[in-house]
Amino acid sequence: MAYVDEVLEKVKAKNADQPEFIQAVTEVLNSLRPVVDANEAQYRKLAILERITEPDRQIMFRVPWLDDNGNVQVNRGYRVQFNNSIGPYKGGIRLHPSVNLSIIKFLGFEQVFKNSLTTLPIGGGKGGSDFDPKGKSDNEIMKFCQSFMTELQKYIGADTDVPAGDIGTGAREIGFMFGQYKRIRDLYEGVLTGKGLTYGGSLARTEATGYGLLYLTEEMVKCHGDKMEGKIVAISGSGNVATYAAQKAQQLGAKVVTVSDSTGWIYDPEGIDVDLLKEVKEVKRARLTEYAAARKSAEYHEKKNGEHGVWQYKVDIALPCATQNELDIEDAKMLVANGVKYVAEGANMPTTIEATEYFQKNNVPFVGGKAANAGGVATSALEMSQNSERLSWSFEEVDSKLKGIMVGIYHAIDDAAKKYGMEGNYVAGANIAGFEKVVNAMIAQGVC
Ligand code: NDP
Ligand code: 2IT
Repeated sequence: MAYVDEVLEKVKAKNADQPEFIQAVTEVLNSLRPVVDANEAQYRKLAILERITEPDRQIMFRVPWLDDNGNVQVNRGYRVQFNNSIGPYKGGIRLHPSVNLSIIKFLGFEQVFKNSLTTLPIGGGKGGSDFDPKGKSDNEIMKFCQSFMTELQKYIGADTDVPAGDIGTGAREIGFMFGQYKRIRDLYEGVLTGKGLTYGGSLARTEATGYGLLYLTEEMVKCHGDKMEGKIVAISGSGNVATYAAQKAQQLGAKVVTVSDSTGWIYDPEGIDVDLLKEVKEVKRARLTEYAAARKSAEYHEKKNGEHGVWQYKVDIALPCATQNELDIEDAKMLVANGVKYVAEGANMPTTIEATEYFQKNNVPFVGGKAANAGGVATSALEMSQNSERLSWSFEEVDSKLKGIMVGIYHAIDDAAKKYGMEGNYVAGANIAGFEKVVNAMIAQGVC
């Protein structure tokens, strides 16, 4: 049996209760076949695939905290330190009721290859909790974050493991976590990224994932002899990634006609008003119904199962920016039938494997999250650099480095796909380019 198939079987058997992790490993290993086949004897001998699919460690812990009524609440905390061959573990913290070990492991696994693609010295990890920030007071958020960090601080540090934001974790949560780390460890260091600008944060980190997604998309569009100007864009989500993706898309002359959240979506044929979206989501932390109430051209639709939501409209570019498996085969068919020209993932694994294959079969250029959303973690690594030299760079300096990194990633994945005879398969290109650097470091460092 081929080495890839052998390891896939083992991963499925060992992690049978972890569907998202199995999905991520299946996608990556399948697309690595040409590289693994070319090096099969060596990789098999060194158990490269067994080692790269098994996290260095997985930490799970109790997070008790007192709510505003004086009741004790208990959540479960996670940190999966996946692979530190090319740098300290690096990856976000997701706070969402759906969080479980499978989701944190899939995210940590993806992060290993994504971080490698940035060209910066960062390994892969991910953390989170099943805590639901929705409807909690600032006081409750602080109590949770302090309790979470009281345990997490034992395992992290500026040269060990550097967490950051993800779904449900923004500047407010990072601030509370940083305060607790500093208090317990008595260290003022860059242990978290996405920090506020007054205490070590980097300019352009807030915008970085969304802007980076558009820098990469713009390069892809250009390399297909096309331009962003006048393109109609569907975006899902209305959080950090979606908001700044919409902003940059509009700066590049495109028109974004949709955003969504977990309860519904907006169709705004005149183009999303990003300032209004920010007011509703970042300031008021309200539902999208408030966006629709404040804007005549906007339609609000309640989410119902089986509907295509933001993917039902005639658009040129689709940018899923909410969560995993939010774009399935039926959505892909609808988008292709409506003439979609490019798809790039702002979220992590938002497109199912079937839907991804459908885009590829229909010759729709498709870039997966580990390449397309790498601008966030790349800018986190730039924040780490600034913290190490105790300096802050200007917005323009960080933004131009980010743009250079994203354009570089597009060409790296395009070249890797071509090198292995799969021109235009950016999913394989990203997995191969990310994998090669990590594996070379693993081999150089011996059995560990
Ligand atoms: P936010 O918490 O800021 O926003 C998440 C958005 O997605 C919200 O609109 C949210 O709606 C929606 N959403 C979340 N879960 C679900 C769900 N189960 N069903 C439907 N909608 C959902 O997170 P981010 O914008 O930071 O993250 C979005 C995606 O991008 C994630 O996949 C994340 O891993 C990825 N990512 C984030 C990076 C970053 O720097 N922040 C970097 C790279 C990737 P609601 O408010 O109703 O929950
Ligand atoms: O998925 C991701 O890349 C992130 N959530 C950002 C991680 C980071 O360390 O900035």
